[in-house]
Amino acid sequence: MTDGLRVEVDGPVATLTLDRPAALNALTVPVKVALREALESLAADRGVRAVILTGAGRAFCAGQDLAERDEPDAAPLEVEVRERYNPIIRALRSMGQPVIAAVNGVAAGAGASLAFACDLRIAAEDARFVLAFGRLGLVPDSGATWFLPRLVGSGKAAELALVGDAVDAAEALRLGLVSRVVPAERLMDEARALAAKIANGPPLAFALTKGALQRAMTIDLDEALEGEAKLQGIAGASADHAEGLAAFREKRPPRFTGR
Ligand code: T3D
Repeated sequence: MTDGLRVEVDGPVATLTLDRPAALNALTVPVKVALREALESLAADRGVRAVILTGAGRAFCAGQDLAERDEPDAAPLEVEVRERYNPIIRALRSMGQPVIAAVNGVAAGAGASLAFACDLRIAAEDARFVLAFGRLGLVPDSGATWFLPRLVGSGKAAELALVGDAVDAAEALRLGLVSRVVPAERLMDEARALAAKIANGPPLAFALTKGALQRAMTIDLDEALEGEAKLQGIAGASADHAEGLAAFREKRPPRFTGR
């Protein structure tokens, strides 16, 4: 536990819990620093194959801690976004392990952006997303302007960002903002089951898949086809591919090692 972030590693699954429930897990400088460091450290840990990001209490994350905005020595917003928020988003995207956002309650402002930057999002029935930036006279940040149109299309992204109404879990599922909605009491069990399934998969192939899915949003079909051929060359030369073939022949589950 460091400064409002709990890091728990259980075998191949790491769970990061934003842990300032009285402030709806709003992001302070220490939490942002701790989150970035935890993600970078997990990225380098070959024993960790899937990561869950969630919040303690009734919220996922209420975004920037607005109490910090009253502090005279607070960094200018441009600096804060560039130096504290953006590295977290880059870490989430560049780490090889898939990251699951278990959205347990309200995700507002940069808290919503954090969820958008994860590879998968599952939500509790009472979760909601609020693009709270406009109410503060701010623009969506931490990747929200990039992720939202890709997740829900440009028209709906504009509505969410400009109107700012809360999106409940059922609507988030309909829009494709989350891939599953489950009763609140089952959220963490579902997230752990999903993480365990991913953790049983081939880590190298999954890391390559994660990268390919991200690049696919900005390249044309020809580039994607060529990219897939190259990645298949790498995956096809891995011990995990040999293990997958052996397991198929021997009619048993594969035991992947990430090599
Ligand atoms: O500034 C920069 O560095 C630039 C980067 C900006 C990125 C951003 O994230 S900007 C957006 C910041 N976030 C917000 O504007 C959200 C503010 N919060 C809310 O709109 C509402 O709290 C929620 C919609 C999230 C939840 O509403 P509700 O009614 O369920 O809860 P509540 O009663 O408003 O809040 C409960 C407590 O959490 C309350 O404290 P209290 O009165 O019980 O002592 C409230 O002040 C506190 N809280 C909620 N959000 C924040 C917060 N405290 C600090 N910062 C917050 N963001």
